[in-house]
Amino acid sequence: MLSTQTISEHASKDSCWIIVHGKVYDVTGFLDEHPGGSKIILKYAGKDATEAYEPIHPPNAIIDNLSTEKHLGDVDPSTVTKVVKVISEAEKQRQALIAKRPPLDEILNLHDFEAVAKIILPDKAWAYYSSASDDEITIRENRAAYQSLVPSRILRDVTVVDWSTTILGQKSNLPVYISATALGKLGHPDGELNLTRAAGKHGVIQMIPTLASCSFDEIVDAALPNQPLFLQLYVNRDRTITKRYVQHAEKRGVKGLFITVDAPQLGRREKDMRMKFVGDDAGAKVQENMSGVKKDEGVARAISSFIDPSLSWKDIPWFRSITNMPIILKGVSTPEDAVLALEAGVQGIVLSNHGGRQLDTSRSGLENLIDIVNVLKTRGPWPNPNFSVFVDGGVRRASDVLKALALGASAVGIGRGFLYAFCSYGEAGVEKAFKILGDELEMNMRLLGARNLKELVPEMVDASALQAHVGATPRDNLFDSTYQPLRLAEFKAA
Ligand code: PPY
Repeated sequence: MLSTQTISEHASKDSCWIIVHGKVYDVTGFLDEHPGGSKIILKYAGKDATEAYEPIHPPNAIIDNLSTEKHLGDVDPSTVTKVVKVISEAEKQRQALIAKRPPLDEILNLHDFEAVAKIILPDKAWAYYSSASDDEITIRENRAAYQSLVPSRILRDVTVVDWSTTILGQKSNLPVYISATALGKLGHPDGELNLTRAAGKHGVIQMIPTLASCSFDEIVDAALPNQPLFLQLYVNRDRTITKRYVQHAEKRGVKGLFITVDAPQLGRREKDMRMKFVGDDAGAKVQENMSGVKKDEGVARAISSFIDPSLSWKDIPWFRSITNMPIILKGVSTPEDAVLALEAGVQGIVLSNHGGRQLDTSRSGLENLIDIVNVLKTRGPWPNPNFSVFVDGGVRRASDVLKALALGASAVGIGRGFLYAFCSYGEAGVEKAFKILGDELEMNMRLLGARNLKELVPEMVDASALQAHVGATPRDNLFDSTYQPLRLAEFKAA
């Protein structure tokens, strides 16, 4: 056992020990390899880093990344001075707001979750989750695209409507899956497990993010025995790490591998970058201009350097050789790439612009869907049972979902909609989000005149205005301007 006195003597870049979850690690040799740069680790040199470590890393990240001789043992608890945790004024206010949230039955739609999340999330979490790249044009386009119109068919006996489906061969109670969003513990202590548990209860499929705050195994362990799960993959520069991860996922029963292909470099999310993730001054003194110190660029950039920008079409056969899971390319936006994906023999694509967080001014997935389906129709059977086309980005209403399906999508991904649901109300929030979508699906299908998803046809969407690109207004509070918002004034003043 190591005393805190001994540990505190290793507080420099020449000998750097840190404590995480009561264990001591020698991270000296890891400083330059840390994806988030050495500066953030050095802040905690000789100290307990658990609190900073926890929301950003899965519990076993440090164990897996350091060879066993760097695991130095337990901290001697008798030497730990109990620190009375000082709760900041801002945090006290936040807790008070959480206690006064509107009751869940006042939440009527997915926008409402976002309105609550914006108020109760710590600034850093809100900035990271809500940020989009550059001028945030694409994130707005993603919503605007769904304002295309739907003509209804009438007198079709819509007493019974059914919106269940299969996604990559897996049964799903919604034509919607939970798309990957990273770092769930920034917004709720249970992080992604809120999604796993709710999805299990309601027969919805969750895509596990590579950069989840919970470990992959924690998430799979929280799932029901045959609950289908997908995996989102950021491909590591070190392919042995990727291979191990993918094969482990397959062994644990994951049913689809969604390889992110639109992020060779992370977009500039300026809202996030302004948060100066590594800039607060709560730790050991750090010399400026130290070599290997990363610039202070927000949560996402701080941890993105492991992603391999050399990923290319040449890698697809390698993925095929290491796994039998269906492979889906997440982040396709052109007919040319859709055809290349089909020819490469993958099982599907996600028409996605990464929630507006990557290439700004790229078109919405819904808009790309029309052109891509037209081309795919010339290249084989349509719908193609061996090639699924998914869409994500900006989906908040069942009417959005139905439009995408009518235009040819197999299913639709929702990321932030569910993320904000658990940030505001935990697992119950996610369950409520599923219920809202189910209720909206029932009503919209009746009003459209579609009794099941097969009856959704392109003629049900008037997409003529979809490419109009009406100049986007630079506001980020769509939830506040598209409908009568939840009454938040009293809640905030409480
Ligand atoms: C994103 O933020 O858009 C992500 O996809 C997750 C992420 C988080 C941190 C680094 C790289 C990617």
